[in-house]
This record gives sequence, C-alpha cells and structure tokens, in this order.
Amino acid sequence: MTDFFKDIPAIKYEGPKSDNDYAFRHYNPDEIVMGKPMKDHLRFAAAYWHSFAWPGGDPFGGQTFERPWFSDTMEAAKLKADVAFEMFQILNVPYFCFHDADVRPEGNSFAENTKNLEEIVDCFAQKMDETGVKLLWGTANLFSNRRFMSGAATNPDPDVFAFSAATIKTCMDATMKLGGENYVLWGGREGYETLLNTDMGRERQQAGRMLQMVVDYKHKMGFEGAILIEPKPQEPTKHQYDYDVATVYGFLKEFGLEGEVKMNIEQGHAILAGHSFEHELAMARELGIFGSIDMNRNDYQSGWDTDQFPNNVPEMALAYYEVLRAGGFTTGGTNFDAKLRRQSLDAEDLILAHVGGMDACAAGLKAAAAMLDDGKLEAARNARYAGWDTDAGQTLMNSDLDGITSSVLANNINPEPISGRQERLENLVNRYL
Ligand code: XUL
Ligand code: CO
Repeated sequence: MTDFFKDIPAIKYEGPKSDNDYAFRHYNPDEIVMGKPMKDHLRFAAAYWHSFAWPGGDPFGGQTFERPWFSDTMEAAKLKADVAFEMFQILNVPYFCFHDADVRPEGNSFAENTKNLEEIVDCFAQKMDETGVKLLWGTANLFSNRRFMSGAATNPDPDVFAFSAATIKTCMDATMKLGGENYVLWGGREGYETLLNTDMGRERQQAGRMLQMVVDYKHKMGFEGAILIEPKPQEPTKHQYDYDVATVYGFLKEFGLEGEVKMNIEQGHAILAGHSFEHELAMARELGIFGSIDMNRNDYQSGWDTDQFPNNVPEMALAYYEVLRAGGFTTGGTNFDAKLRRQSLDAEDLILAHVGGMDACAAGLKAAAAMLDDGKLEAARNARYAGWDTDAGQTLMNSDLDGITSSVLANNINPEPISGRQERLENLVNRYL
C-alpha cells in the first residue's frame, strides 16, 4: 500500500439520504435495473491519463499537481501503477483504460518504448490478477510527442506513419495480453491546421489504409474485442477527419470497414461538434455502430474540451436512455474521460470527483430505465409515426412518384399538421428525474 490515499475509505452505497461524502447515493452495484445489476449496465472505467498522468496545465500555465510519481523512470511508473490500482479499488470500478504514454516512461526509440511498455504490462497483469480489475480498452498516444505534430497516420512523412503503425501494433498486443475488451483509436492530430500545406486526399487515404491494417491485425492476432473510433471535430488540430459519428460512418463505408469498427462516443466531443450527446448515441445506434462511451461534461460557454466530471443528471438520463435503446453495452462501458480542475490538488478530490460522476451516471441510468419501463415516451413516439404502419403507409414506401401522384389526386390527400407535443414530452421526462 502507498500512502497517497491514506485515510480514504473504500466507497460503499449508503442511499440518497446519506450525508457521508465518501459514499454512493445512487450507484448500488448489485441493484437490479431492467433485469441486470447496475454495475453490468454501467461498466465503469477510470482513465489513467487524466487521473495519473496529467500535471494540471492549461494554455497559460504549467503543472499545478505534485505527485510523487511525476518523473520519467520505471520506478515512478510502478509507483503510479500502485496508486492507480488503489484508486480503482477504493472506487470499486470494474475497469480502467490507458494509453501507452500514460503508463510507461518515454524511451529514446521505438524499441525502448516497447520494452518499457512490456515491463508495465507485466506489472498490470499481476495487479489485475490480484484485484480483479479489468481492462476496458487500450490505445496508443499518437498525439503528445513532437514527432506526431503533423499527424500520425495522416503525416506527410512516411516514417511517422511507420512509427505510428508499429506503436499501434505494440498497444494492440498489450491490450490483447491484458484481456482488454476493446481497442480505441482517437485521431487527435489526424486532421489539419491549414489547407495551404495539406493534401487532404492523400491524408484520408493514409488514414483509411492504417485502419484497414488495424482491422487485419485484429483478425490475425485473434483479438475478440471491438475496434472503436472516437470522433472529435477539432482540438488539438483545427479540423479533424473523424468529425462526428456520421462523418466516421461515411469514412468506414468508403474503406469497406463498416462491419468492423464501432464508435466510442464522448460527451464533450459531441458538444464540440455542435450536437447533443444523445444525438451522437442515437446516430450510432441507427447506423449499427454503437460501441462505448467516454463520459464527461463540457463547459457550454468556453468552446474547449474541458473534460469535467459529469454531474448533470438530466443529461445523463437522456444519454443512458439512448444506450438502453441501443440494447446496452456489449464490449463497451462508461469510461470517465474526465479530469480534475487544476486547483483541485488533493488526493481526496480525485476520489470525490469519481464518486460524484458515478452517482450522476447511476441516477441517470435509473431515470432512463424508468422512462423505458413506463413506455410513455416510446408510445408517444410510435403514435407519431403510426400512419407508416398502416397498409397505406407501407404501400407508399413501395410506390413511385407517378403512383403516389395518382393516389394523392384520387384520394384528395390534403394533410392537416399535427402537434409535435415537445413541451408535453419534456414535462414527462422531468417527472422521472
Ligand atoms: C481526447 C480524448 C482522448 C481519447 C483517447 O479528447 O478524448 O483521451 O479518449 O485517446
Ligand atoms: Co475520450
């Protein structure tokens, strides 16, 4: 045991009336919701990068956090792993997620990076065995090091493409070795700053080829998890190719990968793309590519990806409503891609941030389940489209413009507008919260 979280107890469910900061009010892991335990609906994961690798910087200032593991040595990486697994246990999160660069010291070459990663993977394997904590997904950080400043797969320099491909392979190997349930690709620098120096055609082809190689390697190695792309419209690059769910779907179709790759949808990224989170979730469900979620909250005024811990229950309810409508998670889960504010310096801040986030998600899930169980929202939606289920509606779909025109004339069709009843439905939703 380290002394980082000293005096902080394991967090238990105490119910909504508890006034203990170190307790769950809504997250009751074994409580049955729609036929299965809450923990199996939510499948919570903690993100290694924000909680353990981020120093607290912003565009105007550097490190605010002082952590005993902040140094680029293997010894420090192992101390960081000790503390990380202590946090997973205090919170009782079943999963974690990591990038290679979060967990290993940065080497001077690809070979050194690989050796460092392998050493940490062995250390993780032992800790996972001891604690029962599992890996939701692994990924490669192909955006922080300066070699990736002009992109990874989409870099104008083929050597960077090669370095990136080799790094992805090592991260897929690590994920497979640790029994990870998904492998994620987020293209933070797969985009451009200015079209003046960018060959967009080539860059898209390079990105497509890299993704095909990832899928080929998944099959070659026998990885049974899902390959997930995480859309984001911009930040760090001005324009990113994986703009949103619909854009990525078009890209997958173009490269023949629509049956191979699903989506990891992040709340804050949806907001940056000008969508609601539930829009992106519903779009992925309709396209058959819903996979997993990165849970956080974005500031609605700043226009940055602020990665705050979620605490807005009405938003969570609408999000989990779409997750439940998609049939829930299979390999996916709820990963807290969220970080503390840079003034929240203490170890307890890290715990309480997750406790609040887990409770907000659990409260949202319960409200979403009640909405679905009750069936009033779905009944209203179905009633709105009921005309399409009639014989006339079906005939219309299989007709053509000539046939339809004759029918409009023969039946003197002259539609009367019908209320969309939005406020009534909004009032209904509020009753479940
Ligand atoms: C960045 C982001 C990443 C991905 C994984 O905005 O969300 O942390 O989740 O690379
Ligand atoms: Co994310």
